[in-house]
Amino acid sequence: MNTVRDMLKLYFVMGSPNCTRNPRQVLKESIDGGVTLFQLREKGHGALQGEEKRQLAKELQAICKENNVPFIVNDDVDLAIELQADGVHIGQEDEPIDAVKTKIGSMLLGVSTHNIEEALLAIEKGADYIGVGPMYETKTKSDARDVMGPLMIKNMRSEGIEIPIVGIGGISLGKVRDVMNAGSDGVAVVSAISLANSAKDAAEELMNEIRSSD
Ligand code: 3NM
Repeated sequence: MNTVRDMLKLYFVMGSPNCTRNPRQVLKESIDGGVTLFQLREKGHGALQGEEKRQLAKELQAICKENNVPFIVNDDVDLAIELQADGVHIGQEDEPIDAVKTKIGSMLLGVSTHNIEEALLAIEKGADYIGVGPMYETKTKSDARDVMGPLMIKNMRSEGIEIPIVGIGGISLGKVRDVMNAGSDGVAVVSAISLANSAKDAAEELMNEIRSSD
């Protein structure tokens, strides 16, 4: 079994609004390129809902299963439980962390955090990993907070925060090294893979950079 730190190396986060091609194809290619964890984040303009969302989730989960890549659901705790996903990722505006933890039992729990207080609370309430962002300017999340840069991860590590961390927000190939050097266990990306001409090549290049930064 991979550790959470291993899984976080190249974390691909995506929903159908983030793709200009079939998301199933994009996910397949990205896994061929070396993605280590996948999160379905079906949010934003044109996001699928209800049965359509459930169907997409099932198909993407099946692709992950075939390739031994853990499948995480953003936000929708009920869907994650129904599909027996490998985990749930929640933000600060979602259900309280401890309530989600109680519902999901041993499934992985990821929490988006933006400062040291939120990180400490997430740890206290049972998060398995935290996302820290936005590292850089991002066009993908319209309500993203102010850019904080990799320094926030560095500060968290200096404060003794040891939980697995993944940086997110505006991370492109050239920025991977700074995020990793700040103490991140991996990088989480949407558009760097979802909008690349070849999701496989993009993932491969990101993974090479992550490995060489370790
Ligand atoms: N969460 P891209 S930024 C989903 O700051 C998400 O918590 C963020 O997309 C946070 O890699 C973000 O295309 C979007 O910039 C990341």
